[in-house]
Amino acid sequence: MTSSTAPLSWQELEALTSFEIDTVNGPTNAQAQLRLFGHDEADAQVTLYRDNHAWCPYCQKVWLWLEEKQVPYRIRKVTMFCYGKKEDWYQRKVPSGMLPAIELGDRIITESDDILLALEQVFGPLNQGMTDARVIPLRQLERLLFRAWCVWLCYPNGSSQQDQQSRNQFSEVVAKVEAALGRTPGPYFLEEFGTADVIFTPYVERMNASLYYYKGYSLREDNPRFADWFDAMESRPTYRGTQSDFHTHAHDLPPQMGGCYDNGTAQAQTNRARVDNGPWQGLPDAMYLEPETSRAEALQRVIKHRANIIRANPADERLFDQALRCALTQLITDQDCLPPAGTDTALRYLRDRINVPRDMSIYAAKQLRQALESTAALVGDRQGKPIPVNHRRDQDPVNFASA
Ligand SMILES: N[C@@H](CCC(=O)N[C@@H](CS)C(=O)NCC(=O)O)C(=O)O
Repeated sequence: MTSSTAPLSWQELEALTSFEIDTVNGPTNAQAQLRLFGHDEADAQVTLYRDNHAWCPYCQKVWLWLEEKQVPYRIRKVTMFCYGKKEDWYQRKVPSGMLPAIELGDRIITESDDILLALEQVFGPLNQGMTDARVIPLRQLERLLFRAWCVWLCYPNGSSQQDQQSRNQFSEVVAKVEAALGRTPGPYFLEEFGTADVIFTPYVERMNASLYYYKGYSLREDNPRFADWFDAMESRPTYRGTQSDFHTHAHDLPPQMGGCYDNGTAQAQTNRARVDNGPWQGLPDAMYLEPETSRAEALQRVIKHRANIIRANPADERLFDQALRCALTQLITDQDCLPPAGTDTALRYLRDRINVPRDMSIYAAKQLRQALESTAALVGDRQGKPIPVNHRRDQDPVNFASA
């Protein structure tokens, strides 16, 4: 029998992490409500309205642009229809409720392309502008890739021939993107990083995740130019701060896209099992070196939000408090810690609801999912309440609002 340690108290756990970031002037992060890049607060003339969970791809596009340009800005987070009720104050500003939007002086601007055009007018282009003759065809190519992805992912492809046909159509566009990436010597779309890379980022990240999970296809591993592009993107702290993981996207996309369809291949089954149940280390959603702070970060984030995490969990609060401390003890000491009998479902419920980058960065989330899973496995193999596919009201921000 392996030895098991006793769960540490919250105070003891707190003493084991000193993880802290400067959300305002430090590296790109999902928690900030103000970004200054060393400027004064009075210089923040832009407000970005983006969704609470950082799921909206068009928001990521504007977010990444602002981070790259280091424009001082404020962030206000808004609920998406698929996980809760849109805020009245936002609907008074933007009656459609659509995201993203920015406030620039006294103007409210929606539509991510129009937002970037407006930002360029005030702050200048991000190396190449939206209307640059080299950028326009790349923007069109991005939309072509997006449509081919939707056809493959979001329609039930009844037969394996239909699936193959959609896969071929997608692969044809991928070949065009590979050729475009190959036209310049560096890893980016043009000679230097710029607008075109920002425009491709949100959906290419979602394609990489969703096709791996639902179709058994690895965009990043199967295409050398894409592989180089992903590696180059991951060398940028701006991208790392906005980057999500396979698990988050596999489960945030279905309600946003109106359904994602599994092609039933053996590879898709294998990939699904891996993304859902681990091990999460080594998945091609992040390939840069793991930061040494990943466990400390995960621990700090859970400690900070523990009251809401425990309240939102369907399990008995007292039992789950202890089970959660067991998982965190394992996370930070590497020693097994036996949770109360029957808490396997509660631990896996939380494992399935860690969101990247909303809650923590990608490697911190991998470490936390792993600690929750291995602690749950000490007492059982039951899964948590399934993640809904038509909506994500299990993530309604009202249940997580600070008291
Ligand atoms: N063409 C728009 C598309 C924006 C869009 O589709 N936004 C979605 C989220 S990704 C939205 O706000 N939907 C309303 C909601 O989900 O609450 C743009 O480029 O900004």
